[in-house]
Amino acid sequence: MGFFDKIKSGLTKTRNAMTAVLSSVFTGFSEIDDDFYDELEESLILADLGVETSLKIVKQLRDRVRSNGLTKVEDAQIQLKQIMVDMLTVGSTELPLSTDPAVILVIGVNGVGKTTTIGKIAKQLIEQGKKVTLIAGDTFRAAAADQLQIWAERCGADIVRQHEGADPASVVFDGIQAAKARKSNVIIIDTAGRLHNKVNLMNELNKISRIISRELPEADKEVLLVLDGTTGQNGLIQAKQFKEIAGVTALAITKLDGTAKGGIVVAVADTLQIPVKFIGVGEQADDLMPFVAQDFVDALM
Ligand SMILES: Nc1nc2c(ncn2[C@@H]2O[C@H](COP(=O)(O)OP(=O)(O)O)[C@@H](O)[C@H]2O)c(=O)[nH]1
Ligand SMILES: [Mg+2]
Repeated sequence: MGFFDKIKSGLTKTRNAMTAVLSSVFTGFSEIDDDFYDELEESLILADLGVETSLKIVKQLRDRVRSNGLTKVEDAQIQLKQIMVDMLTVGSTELPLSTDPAVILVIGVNGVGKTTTIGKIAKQLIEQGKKVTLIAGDTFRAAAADQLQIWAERCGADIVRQHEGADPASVVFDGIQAAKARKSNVIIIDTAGRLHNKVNLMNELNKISRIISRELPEADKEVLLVLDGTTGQNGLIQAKQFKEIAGVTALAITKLDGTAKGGIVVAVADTLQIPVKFIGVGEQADDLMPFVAQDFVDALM
C-alpha cells in the first residue's frame, strides 16, 4: 500500500463520520447563507473539532468567501479544506536531530501508546542509518520496560533499563552515559504517565529534564506528547495539562485507525499551537505515519 493510501485507510472511520455530517451541508444547500454557516458549524463540532476551533473555522470561511466573492457551495468546500490545512500547519513536522546525540522525551498518560510509538520511531530512525538508545524511564511496572525491550530487540536499538521502582531520573542519567559511550545518534526516553498524581508527575518530568539539560546541554531536545485519538475532546484536555506541566514541543496522535474522532487532530493543533509530527494508524511497526497536513485533510474529506 502506498503512503497516502495507508493514511487514507487508517482514517476511514473518521472520513466516514466527516462525510456523513458534512455531506448534508455541502449537498443540502445551494447557496452560502447564514443557515449554511450554522449547519457547517454544528457539523464540525459533531466531527470532534471542538467548539472553539469550529467557530474559528467558520469565521475564517466567512472572511474568505466574502473577500473572494464566492457564491458556490463547492468553492466554500475548497476553502474549508485550505483553512484546515493552514490550521494544521503550526511549525516544522521534522524531529530536531541535528546534534549527536539528540534527545526525544516521550510523555503522555498511561495507555495512550507511548511505548509503541517509541518502538515505531526507533525503527524508522534505524532504517535511516541512525544509532538509537532507548531509555526505560517508566519504572512503575517491570512490564513497561519488558515491552520497550521487545521493541528494542525487534528494531535493533540499544536499551537501558533498571529494576522496577527505580528512580526514573537515575535511569535517564545511566541511559545518557551509555548512549554517549556507544555514540548513539538519538536517545528516546519512555516515561510513566500517571496524570492523576499531577504534582508527582510534574516533579518527575522536571527532574528528568534537568538531568538532560545538565548532561547534554547542547543537544536538540524534543518533548513529544502522545495522545490517544480515540479519546476525542478528553485528549484536548490532557494536552492542555501536559503543555502546562512539561513544555511539550511536538505531538503524536495514536489509534486513529480505531476511531471516528480524528477531527480532534485539528482541534489539538489549533488550540495548542504545537505541531503534530506523527499519527498512529495501527499497532504494527510501520503504522506510524509522519504527519503531512495536506495529506491528512485530503484523507479526511
Ligand atoms: N490500533 C492502534 N493501537 C495502538 C496504536 N498505538 C498504540 N496502540 C496500542 O495501544 C495499547 C497501549 O500502548 P502502549 O504503547 O503500551 O501505551 P503506553 O502506556 O502509553 O506506553 C497497545 O495495545 C498498543 O498496541 C495505534 O496507532 N493504533
Ligand atoms: Mg508504556
